[in-house]
Amino acid sequence: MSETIFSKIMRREIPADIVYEDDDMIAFRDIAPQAPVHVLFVPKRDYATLNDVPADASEVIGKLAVAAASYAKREGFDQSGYRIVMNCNGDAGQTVFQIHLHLLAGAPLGRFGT
Ligand code: DGP
Repeated sequence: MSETIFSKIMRREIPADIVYEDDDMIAFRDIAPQAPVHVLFVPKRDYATLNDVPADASEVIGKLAVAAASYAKREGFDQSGYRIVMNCNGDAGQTVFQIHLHLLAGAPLGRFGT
């Protein structure tokens, strides 16, 4: 696995507020939350960006989305609403090059774009 801040969190080498883990992924609270609830879902398979996920590994992305939806439901945001986002490379503002899905919830969210 490539060395990123998230792989260190996964190996418990640096602390994080971990809210979920299974064989495929880990989820923890974002250090700089952009909403009242901001959780990152990170697969244990190592891809730097969404561009690097091959077609035959698409279940990696699907599992992140389903886990995020399950978490949102457990926390009571399934009806009020939530957003999932995956940034890819510079224009999207990706800063950690180990793919991760953002889950944002807990308040009305602004529209996105430029
Ligand atoms: P992105 O822009 O999509 O690459 O988002 C990376 C996110 O990772 C960003 O919202 C801040 C978060 N982040 C960066 N370093 C740490 C860290 O050490 N701990 C935690 N919990 N989150 C971090």
